Amino acid sequence: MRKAKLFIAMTLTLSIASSALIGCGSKGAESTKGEVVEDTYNYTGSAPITDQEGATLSILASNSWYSTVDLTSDDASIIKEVEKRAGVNVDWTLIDPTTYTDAVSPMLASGSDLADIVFLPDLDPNSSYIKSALFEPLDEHFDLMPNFKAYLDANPNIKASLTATDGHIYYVPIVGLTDNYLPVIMYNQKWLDQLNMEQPKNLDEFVTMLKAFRDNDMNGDGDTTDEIPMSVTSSETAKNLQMMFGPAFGLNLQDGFYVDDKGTVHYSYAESENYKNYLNFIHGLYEEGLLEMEYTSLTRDQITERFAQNKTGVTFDYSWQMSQLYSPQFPEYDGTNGIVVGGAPLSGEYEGSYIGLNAVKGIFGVTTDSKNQSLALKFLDYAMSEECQDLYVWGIENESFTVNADNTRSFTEKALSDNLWLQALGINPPCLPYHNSVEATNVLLPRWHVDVDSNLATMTSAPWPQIYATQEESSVLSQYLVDIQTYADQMAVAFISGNTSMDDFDSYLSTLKTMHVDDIIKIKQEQYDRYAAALK
Ligand SMILES: [Ca+2]
Repeated sequence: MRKAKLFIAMTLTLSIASSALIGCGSKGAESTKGEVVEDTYNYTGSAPITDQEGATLSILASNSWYSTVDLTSDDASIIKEVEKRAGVNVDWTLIDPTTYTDAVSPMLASGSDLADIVFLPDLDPNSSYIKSALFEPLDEHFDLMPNFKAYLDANPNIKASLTATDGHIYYVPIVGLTDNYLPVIMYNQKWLDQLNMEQPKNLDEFVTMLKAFRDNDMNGDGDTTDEIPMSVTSSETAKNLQMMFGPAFGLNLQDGFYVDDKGTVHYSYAESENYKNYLNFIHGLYEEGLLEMEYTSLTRDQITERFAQNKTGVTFDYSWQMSQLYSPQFPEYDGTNGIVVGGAPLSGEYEGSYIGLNAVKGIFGVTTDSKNQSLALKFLDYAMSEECQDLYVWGIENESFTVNADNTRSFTEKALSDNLWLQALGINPPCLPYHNSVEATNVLLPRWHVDVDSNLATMTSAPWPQIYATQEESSVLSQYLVDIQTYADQMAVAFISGNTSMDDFDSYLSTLKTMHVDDIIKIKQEQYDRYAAALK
């Protein structure tokens, strides 16, 4: 059954190809058996994308993250508007994002009856979907994708990340924020003001400040022993301690790997000098009582409670939380000035930075079996155009936003007060290739927070890039890397607490070697070299 279908699809593809070869220019070329709808409408990047009546496409993608919101409903005006402008009816199959991978992976594994456009369950890091030839190489159709082509030319990092090991580009991305609203250090500004201290800029100033928090009655309850100077967690899922201090030692403990000025790849947890210095420093904090014993199990709820009791002086968390969670714990907070306020990354021997995030958050492909392939390519291209991005970010004029006298925009009262309504309208729709906008995030936050964040966004460094792995590479990586990282994390806890002496650091390094860390670094170097080549 499946074979027969594939055979028909292949014949159809061939017949289209040959009619293109003989220069068949007749408009809306009729398809064999009326199944394939190919049109020759001249799409140049703006709507509509076709002049055919009743043009229809199928899309398999994720529904809203809000369980009560259904983006296939008529309330989703933003999505309806994209379809209307494009001149296309979309037959949506939208699946709950929490079960998306489980639902869609088997569909992709079977490879039959797929929609024209598919949102992938992951970023295809091991190129498995590319290998199975389920998706069309989009770069071969860039004549139908002028918006996407221009976007990639303007964003070489994203282009390099999307370039597969065979040199083709298969996917159109959902794009997230990279330098804004990252996890940052946050200070209890009341405590700093009481001590007449500025926010620290380097490790020495930072330690001096922590000791002052430890030794003074910062919360004024008459007890100098109930202050917890710093509340920073380090767990498997939140490597906050590592993100906070790694860059001051020239390390990227967040992604593990980083590349130096000469283009050489390093694994941070196997660096003989810098990583040892980092561990020594954190062990020192622990010994001084500046880092608590429970740092591996500390939760955001506990940290929030500490701020509510004015008991702690520093944390490290997503920027968002400074005005949305921590500052409002103080009864005197009125939104004008922050109380828990983000500060610059700490410098040490190396200049401090916050490590940015990779831009690609999700990917869409056009299936090779699609019977509406050129329509699908054009729709995906139009759906990522500036015109549509504007719809995704702001929605519909006079419903979700208004244009001010100075031409800036504001969300309406309705949009600001009723998030579920805004989500139902289809703001940042996960079923289309939207780009997160700094501007539209800023308008949701108080002025002081926006000012702090805009400043901190200038103090970032590039993350380890997203790079496709070949299947050979991923099999070596999966064989060794998880064990290596688990061992490194366990040993970090042991060195920091002093359970393992720093004298044993060299034996830690040689154990990493027996665990094939050099093979891993070699693969990462090859991957980085591919990425660097795709950047050119
Ligand atoms: Ca006290």
